[in-house]
Amino acid sequence: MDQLTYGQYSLVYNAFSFVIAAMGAATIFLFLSRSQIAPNYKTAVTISGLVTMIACYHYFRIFASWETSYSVSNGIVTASGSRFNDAYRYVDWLLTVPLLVTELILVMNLPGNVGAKKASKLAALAAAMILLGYPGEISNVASTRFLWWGLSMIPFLIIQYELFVGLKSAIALQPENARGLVSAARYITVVTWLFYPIVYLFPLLGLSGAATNVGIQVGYSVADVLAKAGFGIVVYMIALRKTQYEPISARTSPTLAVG
Ligand code: RET
Repeated sequence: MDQLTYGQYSLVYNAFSFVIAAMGAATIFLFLSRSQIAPNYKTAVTISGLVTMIACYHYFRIFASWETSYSVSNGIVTASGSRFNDAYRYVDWLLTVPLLVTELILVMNLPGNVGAKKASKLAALAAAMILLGYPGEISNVASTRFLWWGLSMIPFLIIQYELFVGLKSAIALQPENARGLVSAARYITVVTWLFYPIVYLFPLLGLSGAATNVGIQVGYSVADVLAKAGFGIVVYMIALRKTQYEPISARTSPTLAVG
């Protein structure tokens, strides 16, 4: 493992700590806010809270793994010999990325079974994208990393296309007071997701040694807060607007909402 300066070690340490706080706070907020939301959109908000909760747990483990990978004495950081575990991040994504796309589709409340179909297709593609990325993430060979990056980019681009082009027409079906936010949620997804394949390529972009790992860890941490907690709050805001738009009867009982 490469030699880190104390500053680099603490930057990553503090970034992980920040993510734990942000994910924990978002989880509590999202679960407490469910009661304000109409039954039709409650599941989307519940899933948002589950996503930040799963991430909060994984960041605890990531943080602990970081601490045990190094020992610090007198401001000098040395590798302890135990390897930093990248798998936590990938297991986290494997669980949460399919949930994130489902959350977006659910809050859009598409007609008939269109939503369920789209959500399962996008969730399967998201899982394939993450699984294809992992072999390259743990490899130190540039060509291997690049190969898996290319493979993972295939489902990534299909998802981006579906979100951007495929869901465009669904905006018109949204109540007027929520259209802007639903459109923003699509943009947030497309933009925050772009971070990941770029951060992944850091080792191939001329960053060297310790700086690469620091860049990757901080980069993924920032992207995760935006893509999970930030996005979750936007989903909650959409659900709240739609709740306000619905007739009073639909706000309290799912059976009355049918009629
Ligand atoms: C990988 C491997 C390299 C190529 C691509 C990737 C995409 C990852 C993405 C992850 C999204 C994660 C989210 C986490 C949540 O909060 C796996 C880095 C395309 C898009 C949204």
